[in-house]
Amino acid sequence: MNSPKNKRFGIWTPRLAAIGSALVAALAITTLPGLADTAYVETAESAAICDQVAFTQPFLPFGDQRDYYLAPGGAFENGAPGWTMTGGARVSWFSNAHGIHGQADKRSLLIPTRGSATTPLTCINLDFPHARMATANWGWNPELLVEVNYPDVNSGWVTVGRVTPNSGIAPLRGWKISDDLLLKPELAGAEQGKRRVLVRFTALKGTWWVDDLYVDPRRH
Ligand SMILES: [Ca+2]
Repeated sequence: MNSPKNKRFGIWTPRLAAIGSALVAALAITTLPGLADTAYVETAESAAICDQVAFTQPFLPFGDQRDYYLAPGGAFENGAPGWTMTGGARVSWFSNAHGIHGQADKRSLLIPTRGSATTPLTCINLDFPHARMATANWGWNPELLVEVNYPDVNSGWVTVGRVTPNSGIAPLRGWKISDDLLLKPELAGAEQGKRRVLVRFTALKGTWWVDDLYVDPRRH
């Protein structure tokens, strides 16, 4: 916990928390468009990911040998701590059929049409380029928008992918494993080192379930 890398984050965290608090305070007295996009939640779990990450190979059964870490609250088995929900998005009793995180898991994230769900802050770097997850959908022509936001550089929301019934692999009882979702860490600059990111899912059409959101910690 005393490596130079961690000390660096230790310096960052209070300063950025102060900025976040200032933005929340600003939102309380004004409705300026754009500012709402920079509000975020950081939980103890999401902060810890910046310092220490447990790697697994959750997609090994699907021929993906890369190492990943579970995004904060990304299996939804203990609710969705730190996630920001709009439009009726919530945790549901419908875990993914593949049991990527655990065969006994029972829950996932439900996003109704026009609803959205945003992760708490999590950490990636230039070698953490993508994420994968399980999805299911229902309704006419369903489409799930995936965006990222790097609040430390005020990137705003940037579209990085759209999930449809035609994308992904390994269909099983309505669930599929997504293709790689490129998180574009370069949006936060070309320098090496960790950067903090939010990922937002919005159900543009249809109802979507998202489960077992994993981030790849290395480029292979
Ligand atoms: Ca689950």
